[in-house]
Amino acid sequence: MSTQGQVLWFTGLSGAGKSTLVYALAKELEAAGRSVEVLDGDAVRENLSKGLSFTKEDRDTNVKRIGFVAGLLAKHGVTVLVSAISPYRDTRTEVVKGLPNGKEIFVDAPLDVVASRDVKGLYKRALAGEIPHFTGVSDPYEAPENPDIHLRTDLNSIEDCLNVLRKSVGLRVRE
Ligand code: GGZ
Repeated sequence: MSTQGQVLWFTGLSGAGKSTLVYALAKELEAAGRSVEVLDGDAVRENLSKGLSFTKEDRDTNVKRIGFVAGLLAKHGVTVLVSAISPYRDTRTEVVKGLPNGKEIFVDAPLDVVASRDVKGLYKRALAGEIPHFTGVSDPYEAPENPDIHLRTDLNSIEDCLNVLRKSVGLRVRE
């Protein structure tokens, strides 16, 4: 029998900092000898969810698929870090609630801030009407009402956000 793992589910707008935090935390957990897996929306859509669009139905399907795999991994002691916009509150809450030690982490930054960061140039294209159903621009994002952890990446540094996460997974907090 293996020890139960946990699932940390990072939700938020594109460009809010989900993947940055997830990969940094994964690296530290691995260094500490923990078994870790990252399920990143971008990568999942290249594989497990290839062909899915950004309609509500397809996004919910994507979120449920990620939840299914995360649950299997966590059952075998893995700490699973999910990074997915997962914009619809009901589906997200339901999926996270059903996961072993599932925690919802809201990576929050206002739309004007993420749009001005625009690392991949997606907001510019979305605002020009070139990307339909773009979250925050032409598609909804339903923020968590009661997340386990609420991080403001516009107000706090990545290092400060990481300290909150380190604490929640039992890693030593850094000065
Ligand atoms: C939102 C989109 C869209 C649309 C492409 N809306 O920041 P990124 O670029 O690297 O990550 C985003 C990713 C969204 O995939 P998710 O699986 O996280 O979405 S969901 O949970 O809603 O299913 C973004 C890019 O794909 N992208 N088109 N229309 N983000």
